[in-house]
Amino acid sequence: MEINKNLSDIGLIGLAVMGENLALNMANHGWQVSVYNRTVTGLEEGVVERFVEGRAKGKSIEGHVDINSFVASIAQPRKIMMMVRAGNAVDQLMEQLFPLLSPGDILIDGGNSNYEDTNRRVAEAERRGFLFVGSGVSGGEEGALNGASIMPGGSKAAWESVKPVLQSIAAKAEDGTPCCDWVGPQGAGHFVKMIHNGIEYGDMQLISEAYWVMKWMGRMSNEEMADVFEKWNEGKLQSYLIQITAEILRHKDADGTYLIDHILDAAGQKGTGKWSVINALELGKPLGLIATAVFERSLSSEKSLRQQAATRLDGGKEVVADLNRENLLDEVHAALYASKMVSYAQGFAVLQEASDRFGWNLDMASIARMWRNGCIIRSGFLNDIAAAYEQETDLKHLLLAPYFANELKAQLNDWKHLVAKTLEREISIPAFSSALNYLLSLKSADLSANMIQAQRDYFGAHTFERKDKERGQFFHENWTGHGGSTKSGTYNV
Ligand code: NBP
Repeated sequence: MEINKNLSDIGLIGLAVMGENLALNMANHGWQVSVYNRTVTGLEEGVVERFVEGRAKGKSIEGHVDINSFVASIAQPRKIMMMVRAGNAVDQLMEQLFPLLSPGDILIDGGNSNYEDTNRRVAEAERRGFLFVGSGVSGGEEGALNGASIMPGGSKAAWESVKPVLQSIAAKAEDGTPCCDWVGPQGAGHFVKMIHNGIEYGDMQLISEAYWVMKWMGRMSNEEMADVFEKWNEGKLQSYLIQITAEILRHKDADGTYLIDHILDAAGQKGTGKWSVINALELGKPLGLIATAVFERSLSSEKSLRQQAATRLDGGKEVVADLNRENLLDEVHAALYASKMVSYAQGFAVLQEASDRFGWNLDMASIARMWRNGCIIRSGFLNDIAAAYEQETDLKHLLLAPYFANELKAQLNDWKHLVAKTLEREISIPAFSSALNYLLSLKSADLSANMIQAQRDYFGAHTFERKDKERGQFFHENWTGHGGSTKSGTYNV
C-alpha cells in the first residue's frame, strides 16, 4: 500500500483528560495523529486549538474542528480511537462517523463501555462493512500519557492494523512485554476491563481494612502505618495501590496535619464494580469479595444513618488495643495477602465462566500479564497468576494451583486469628471475613446446602439429588404425608 506521508496514522476523538494524554503518547511514539473534539469552543478558547497550541505544540498532532476534514486526514484503512464518555455518546459518534468512513475502516472505543454495548457495536459496525475494537484502557491520566494497560477485543481482523499503535503506547512489564494483547471477540476487552475494575474495588477495600485494624487495634500513627505499607511494598504485596497508600498516609494538609484524617469516610463509585457483581450474578459465579467492597462503599456513603446507628446501636465503643505489634502486623499481612488471593481467584473464575459461556476463549495467563503494569491493580503478584495459568492451561480455579494452595495454607492461621479478634473487638473487616468464609466453603467437600435442598423440596417440590444415587437424578419427597407427587421443573437460573 502506498504510504501518504501527509495523512495521519490514526485519529483520536475526545480531548478530555484521557484523549489528550493518549494523543500525546501516540505522538511521542512516532505516530502522526489527527485529533477532533465535539465541542470546539471551551471556556476561554477552542478545545482543539488550546490543545494543539499548548501541550501538543511541536508534536506530530494535527487538530481538526470539523469531523469531515478530521476523517479525511487519516490514512486508509482508517483507525479512529474514540475517548468519549461511555454510553450514548459512543453511539451518537458512531452514527456521525459511519457515513464518512470507507469499507474496512476501524473504530476503537477506548472508554469504559459496558461489554454488552460493545457486543452490539461490533455487530453493527461489521454489518456496515467496518471493523470495531472495544478496548479497556486502565491507568488514568498518567497511564494514558506514559503507558497504560490496554485490553482490546472485538473484530479480530482489526488486530494486525491496530496492534503496532496500541502496543507502542502500552506500559511495558519488567520483561519488556507490552501490557496490551488481543483479548477476544465481541465485548471481551471491555468485560476484562470491567473485572479489572472490580478487582480494584476489592484491593482498595482490603487495604483500607488493613489500615483500619492497624490504626485502631495497633494504635499506630499515620507515619508508622506508612512505614509498614512501604515495607510491604518490597515483598509479596508489592503493588501500586500499596505504594500510594503509604504516600497518602504521609501526605500533609496545608496546616501541617495529615490530610487522610480530614477526608470524609463516604466512598463514591462510578459503576464498574457494580457491573462486575451484576455480571457475576448473571453468570452464577461467586464474586463475594468484590460485592462486599461495592456494598461497603454504599454503606459508607450513608454517613448520617451510620451516625444515628452509632448512637442507637451502641457503636463507637473504645477498641481494646492489641499491643503485640509484631504479631499483629504479621496477622494483618496474612489476612490482606490471603484475601487478595481469594479475590483474584473469584475474579478469574468469573472471566473463565464468561469465556466458556460466550465462546471467547480467553487466555487467563495473557490477561494476568496485561495487568502487570500500567493499570491500577498492577503488581508483582500478577506474575504468579500468569505462571500458574501457564503451568496448567486448563486450571479450574486459581486456588487449586499448587503455588496458591501452599501460599494460602501458610496464611490461614494468622488470617483466622486476625478475623476472630477484630470481630471480637467489633472492628468491621467485611472483606477479610468474606474471603475467609469463601475459602472455608470452597474447601468443604460437604456443605449445609442439603438442608436448603430439603427446604426447597418441602415447600415448593423443587426436588433434590441424593448422595447415594447418580448425579442428574432428581427426587421429590412427600414430606408431610398429605402433599402430592407433582414436582416442580428442575432448572437452575
Ligand atoms: P469524560 O468521560 O469526561 O468524557 C468527556 C469527553 O467525551 C469530551 O471530549 C466530550 O466532548 C466527549 N463527548 C461527550 Br461527554 N459526549 C459526546 C458526544 N455525544 N459526541 C462526541 N463526544 C462526546 O472524559 P475522560 O475522563 O477523558 O474519559 C474518556 C473515556 O475513558 C470514558 O469512557 C472514561 O470512562 C474512560 N476512562 C477514563 C479514565 C480516567 O481516569 N478519567 C480511565 C480509564 C478510562 P465535549 O468536550 O464536546 O463535551
